[in-house]
Amino acid sequence: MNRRSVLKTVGGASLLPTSGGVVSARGTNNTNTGASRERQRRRECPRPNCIHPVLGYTGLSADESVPAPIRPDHEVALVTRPPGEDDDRPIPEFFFEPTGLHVSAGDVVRFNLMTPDHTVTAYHPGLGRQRRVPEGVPPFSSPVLAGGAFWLYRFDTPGVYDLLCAPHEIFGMVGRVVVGNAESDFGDAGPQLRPPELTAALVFDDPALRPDNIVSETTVGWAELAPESKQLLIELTEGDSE
Ligand SMILES: [Cu+2]
Repeated sequence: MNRRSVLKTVGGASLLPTSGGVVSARGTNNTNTGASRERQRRRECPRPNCIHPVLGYTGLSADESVPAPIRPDHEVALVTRPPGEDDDRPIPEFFFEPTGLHVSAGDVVRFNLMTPDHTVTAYHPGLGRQRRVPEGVPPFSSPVLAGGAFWLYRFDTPGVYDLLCAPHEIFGMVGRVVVGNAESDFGDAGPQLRPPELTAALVFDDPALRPDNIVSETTVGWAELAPESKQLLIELTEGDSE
């Protein structure tokens, strides 16, 4: 098909007797349609088929398929567990399961939200926190996600990655991913940068989450941490339930 016959098909032959007619037909009728199509296209932002080094990759529902080149190697559940009958905890437990995970460089981890309102966020100066990821890793984070959503991240750089859930860090919702056999190189944190807060600090200090233990165990579950490492350090006032 040549150019002229394409234009005729779109605009109608009777409107296009000359090349001047072609210009005027496109300038009137078709521009409006084109502009609204462009607005529509921008709203529909096509999904990427890669894992962004800062934004990761978000799946909006558990059964959403992931583009073919991406294949998760490990899974971590983001859990909210309500207090049990024989349990004197005033609020649910919030945790990553497993809490410690050993992966190889380049592995993709799929974080599954069993309940809403969690994030997977790096301890990174770019996010106002002590650097507790390998040097050179960007300040990455998932969005705050809904229950049933998932988030993928590729761990490319060998070393120790400490991760937090922004809404629940202070209750101990943090995780540690060890990439390769590397030791942590967190280095000098700097006084102005916030270390892990409250129960998060206790969780990271639990001997089960030492990087060499994570490497030898491959996964360390929440149940393997000592009860003292999970104790609440905030004071809840009457009426607080979450
Ligand atoms: Cu959380």
